[in-house]
Amino acid sequence: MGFPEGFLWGGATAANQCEGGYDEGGRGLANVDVAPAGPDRRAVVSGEMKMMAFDPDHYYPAQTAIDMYHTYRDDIALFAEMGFKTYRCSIAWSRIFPKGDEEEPNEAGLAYYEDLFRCCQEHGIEPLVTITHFDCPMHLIEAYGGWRSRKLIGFYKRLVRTLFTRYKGLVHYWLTFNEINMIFHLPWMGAGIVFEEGEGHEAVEWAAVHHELVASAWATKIAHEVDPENKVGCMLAAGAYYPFSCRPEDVRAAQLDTQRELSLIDVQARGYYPRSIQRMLERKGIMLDITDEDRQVLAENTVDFVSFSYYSTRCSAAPTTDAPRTQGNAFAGAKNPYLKTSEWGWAIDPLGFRITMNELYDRYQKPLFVVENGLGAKDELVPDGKGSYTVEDDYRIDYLRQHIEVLRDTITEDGVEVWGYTTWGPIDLISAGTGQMSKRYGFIYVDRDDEGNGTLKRYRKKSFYWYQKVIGSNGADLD
Ligand code: BGP
Repeated sequence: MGFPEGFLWGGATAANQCEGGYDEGGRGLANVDVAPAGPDRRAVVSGEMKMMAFDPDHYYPAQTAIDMYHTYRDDIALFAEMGFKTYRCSIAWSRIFPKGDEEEPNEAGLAYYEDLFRCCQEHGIEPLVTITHFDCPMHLIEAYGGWRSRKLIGFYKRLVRTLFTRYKGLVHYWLTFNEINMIFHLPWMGAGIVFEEGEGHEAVEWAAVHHELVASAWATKIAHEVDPENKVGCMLAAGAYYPFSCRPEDVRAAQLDTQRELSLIDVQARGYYPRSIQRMLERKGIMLDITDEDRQVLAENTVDFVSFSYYSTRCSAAPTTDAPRTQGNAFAGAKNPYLKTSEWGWAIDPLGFRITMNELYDRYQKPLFVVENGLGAKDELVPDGKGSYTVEDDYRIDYLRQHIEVLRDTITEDGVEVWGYTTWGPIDLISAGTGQMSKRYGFIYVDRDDEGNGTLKRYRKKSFYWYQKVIGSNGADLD
């Protein structure tokens, strides 16, 4: 027994990390554009440092990224050559509504994505579209404070109705918000939040959470109304929390972390806030502005499937535990001494992938979709002996092979229902966490460096041919 027939193999990107063309086709400025590479990035993306426009002292990699705004037809052809069944991409909101609060959409932006989706369909590739992958039009941040404002729900409803109507029949799989729990970790990316001096961060984050959850439920409702064939998913930055030890205090710390991270998916998949979270908010004096209409739309419009990114598990220790600490994928926690890490310090844990999927499937009883997984690593371009260049990326193949084996076992042995698997960054793109190009995930190498130099030419890596074989055999041939 192997992967089910029709399993959706593919790869995933985000508009701001690959498109570039930040001021073309009438596009408006967005939060993601002004996230610089370099040491200030962390402070900006976590909402601690105000950066509302470009300044001459920083380099902003999203301005050009890998220029996919112009090369998408060639790049999608390369995905098709690997045999992709699906391609996960995202919409840049400010291409469709440049300021975010206009009455009428920008036709150039709509036409751009229409051609991109048509191109996918011509290759037999099913688009899987993230409506919001970390981007928010800058005007919505300046005028309303980003997702801390309830007003954004209305603007988002207008955005999604426009998308569902225009792309009816072209797109059937939608994700409302990428890694919705990232609001707690990178609030500028997750919700366009920049904190004011002295304000309580948690209260602002939870207000934004509630607004995104309500917006997500409206999107689910509208998607189903416009086309009953539409399937809508939530999206979690996943990774089970292990207790650092079996000391009850550490186990309790892991439980609290799990409750907080999963609470948003609880709302999207079950339709209401879990009691533990309601009580936690009450204890902290955080009052959510939940209307009767909010309650109703949340309850009646749960998602069709649960999608998630998986890079590693996490490890929780009580404050009183003397544990070494780490910062992996924006998630601070204890360092797991049993796991090796990537060059960027992210723990590598294939078995944790199985543990995570079982946890999510047991809890929600809804189909899962793995929409990100992969290894960020440095690559070296070498001659391929045929007059071109390649990368001998056996480390990437090893990582993916181990995870795909675990995915197969989770489906066949544990009975977990999984619709598909898209690796992160099938073509090298800029890192969300660091803004670097040198942190590469792709099967396709892009000639560009961390300072923006390079020809932007594409080269097939060794993993390109390996993934082609994996997809061609529906996961049976992983050698
Ligand atoms: C996820 C994001 C992606 C992607 C990925 C890898 O959190 O959804 O946008 O970037 O992580 O992270 P990084 O780019 O920091 O290596």
